[in-house]
Amino acid sequence: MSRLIVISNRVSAPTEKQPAAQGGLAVALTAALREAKGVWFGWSGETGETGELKFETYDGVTSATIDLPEQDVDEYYNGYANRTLWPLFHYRLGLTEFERDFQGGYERVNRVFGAVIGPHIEPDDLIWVHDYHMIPLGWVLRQQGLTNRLGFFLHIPWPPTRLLTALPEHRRLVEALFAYDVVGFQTQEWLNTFHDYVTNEMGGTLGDDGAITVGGRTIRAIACPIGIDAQEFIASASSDQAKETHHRMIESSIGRSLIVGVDRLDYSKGLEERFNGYQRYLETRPDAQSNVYMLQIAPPSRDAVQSYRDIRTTLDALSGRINGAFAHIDWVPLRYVNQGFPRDVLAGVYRSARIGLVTPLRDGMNLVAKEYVAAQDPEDPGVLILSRFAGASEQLESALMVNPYSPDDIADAIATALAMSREERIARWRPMLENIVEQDVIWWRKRFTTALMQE
Ligand code: ADQ
Repeated sequence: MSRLIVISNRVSAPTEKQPAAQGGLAVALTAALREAKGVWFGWSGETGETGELKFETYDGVTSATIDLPEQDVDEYYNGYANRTLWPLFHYRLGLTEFERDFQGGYERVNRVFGAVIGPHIEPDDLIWVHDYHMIPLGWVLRQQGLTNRLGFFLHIPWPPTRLLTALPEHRRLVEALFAYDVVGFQTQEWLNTFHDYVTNEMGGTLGDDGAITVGGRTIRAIACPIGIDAQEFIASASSDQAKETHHRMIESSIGRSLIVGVDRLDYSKGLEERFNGYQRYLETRPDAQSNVYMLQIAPPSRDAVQSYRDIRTTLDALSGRINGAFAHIDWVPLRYVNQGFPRDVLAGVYRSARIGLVTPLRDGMNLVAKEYVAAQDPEDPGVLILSRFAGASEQLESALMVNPYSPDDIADAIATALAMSREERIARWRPMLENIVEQDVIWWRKRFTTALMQE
């Protein structure tokens, strides 16, 4: 059996300091790495001289990390990854910064990763590179003469060709993907937009079974939607901590229906538009006001980047305005919380909520939508309101779909969800749960690695 090598910007394998794997991706890849005696490579998250890789083996899984100098963190991570590629790939041209230094730092750091990781790769290793931080890494490894099977998975959307061509070095970036054997996308939609680029900009041709040929080189591109650790999440929804959370939520709600949102504080998640939609609901249905309240959990992220500080300021003001305008002495319409919670607590919160409000403006997949569905009580499930622009909408077809840009659409969906009969809620929820259980994170990992092993 080949070893599996995972490479991503950050490593989330369990360590002595952080013994529990955090999140579905970490759980799925950790299990695979343990089985395949593999290694997970990436940045330590620390700033300092690059130096040697630091290896740590914990519970049968090895992680190997390097530090990065401040300039690299600024140009590669805060720069090209989070100020150029992230906004551009989420259709936000207005927020995208085009700096040659960022691109230089990005390529430099990818070369550094290649140079430190290359010597640790053995001839039979299967190599799986993750996400937009690392697109050129496959090319860097091939330059070193590496002939292993090499796969790449993109966790975020693939942008439309007309947007991508705004990036001065778009062609170079896409060409680098042709160093891989298999390239995976979250949805058919992102795969289609990739096909569009390759055929229109590169004169590529599409063949059977995902084959794409450009200039004599053939790779496979597939849609491979990521899932959650469904069984584990269903179990956490009945854990003691989830039950305790559920009781706390019920007690503090005095008979009102809870609407919940859980997102990293990121402009792509549509939080401002969501708050506006909720406000529209409160304005237009004054009688219904005291029947609901909303809890938005949004831990801050990437606060070295100005656009993230801006969205945070906007949301602070907007949440204050909504509460100022609508609160009574015994009711606040919006609880806005800027911190992370343990998974069992989140599961309890999801289960207490009559509505899961998941309205990103663009999202590669969105795992919160799947977690919300998995945490529901089968006898009395809540309603998922889902943005049609989340990758998850391809699989969770029976959610209440909304256009997240429209406050009226969101307000109407809230009203529809609150009035929905138990029969209809169950009928919508069941097929979503079946999909989530069947296409879970282990299914995703196997589907990708199987494609990667096929010559
Ligand atoms: P993210 O943009 O981070 O991921 P998402 O898929 O929603 O988005 O995953 C967020 C995860 O963080 C979820 O598991 C959620 O439970 C957790 N989380 C969020 N807020 C939390 C809080 N306050 N406390 C604890 N946990 C919290 C990127 C892409 C997505 C894609 C994933 C996986 O942007 O589109 O689905 O990768 O491929």
